[in-house]
Amino acid sequence: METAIEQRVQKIALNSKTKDYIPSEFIRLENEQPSITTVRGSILQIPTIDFNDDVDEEKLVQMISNASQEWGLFQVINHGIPNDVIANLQKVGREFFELKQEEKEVIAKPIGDKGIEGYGSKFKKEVDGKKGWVDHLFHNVWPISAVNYQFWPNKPQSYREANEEYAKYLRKEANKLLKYMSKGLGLEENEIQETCGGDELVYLLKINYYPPCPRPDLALGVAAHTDMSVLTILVPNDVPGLQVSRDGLWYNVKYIPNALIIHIGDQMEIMSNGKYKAMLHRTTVDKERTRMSWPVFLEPPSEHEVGPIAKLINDKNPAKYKKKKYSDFKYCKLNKLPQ
Ligand SMILES: O=C(O)CCC(=O)C(=O)O
Repeated sequence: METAIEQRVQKIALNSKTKDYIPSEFIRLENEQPSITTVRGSILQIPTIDFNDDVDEEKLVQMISNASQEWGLFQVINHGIPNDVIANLQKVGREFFELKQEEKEVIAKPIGDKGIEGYGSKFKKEVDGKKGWVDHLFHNVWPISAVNYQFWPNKPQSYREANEEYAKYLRKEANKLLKYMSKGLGLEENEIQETCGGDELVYLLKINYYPPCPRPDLALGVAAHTDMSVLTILVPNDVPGLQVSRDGLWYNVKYIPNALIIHIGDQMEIMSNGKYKAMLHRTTVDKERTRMSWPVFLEPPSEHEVGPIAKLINDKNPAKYKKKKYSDFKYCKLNKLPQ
């Protein structure tokens, strides 16, 4: 398989370790540099929602609906994914990135491949040609018909088992979230899921590997964006780095051990006709430690059309978004074209 010959950020990080220097393509313009644009001494109180069995469902629906409208981001604690399942997912992901470079390149995204799956370093075109201080691995984890094992690491050996186990539990949490969000809009509990692909909803896992960076004041991991997905469910390691934008300022998000971070994605904003909001976020990097994160993007199948749900629009509240195929939405977003 022919793969892109590009320098991985992990290697650049190793070479820059003893220097107080990073290549210019990683140095952000001043209006993006974390040292200039981050609000210090203030951590936003992003909603934390407790999925403990004792919590009444109506209350959960209300809390999730409020968080989705006001924040577009919240953390879930006491969810149903056992801590050891998450720890195993993280362990095998870390072990993959610690392999020798040539062993990782075996599953690199092939040159010219229109898909997104595989190991790589650059994904979105950034307008100013800047690069994120991050390498990544993308592969679908569900449904089985969407899984291409050619992009799953063979090493470590337990990679597949750990990921399949995580995906099994994750689906239950995702179904709950979609149900509560549907009810929070006054819809039937399965209406959101049906609108965005039903059982064919694709679960795309990404592993972000942000190596230590000698100039975390100047670089970003991933630049500001909203997710294209319906919903993103993310677990980070214990190195903080997620930031959200509120009133034009950037704030650090508190790390809560074992919590799931939930992002409302663009497709959810569209289906809800703007009631639920996709939140602008970005990541910073650390001088000494490697940050990692495991977002799973819940995405409609490529050919599936998504638009505002008919029941949510009327004369007083007309459709704010066009109905379009998810593949077309993605193309416009990745190429910075109007939707
Ligand atoms: O690493 C994180 O916490 C966020 C990652 C992210 O936003 C992305 O990969 O799109």
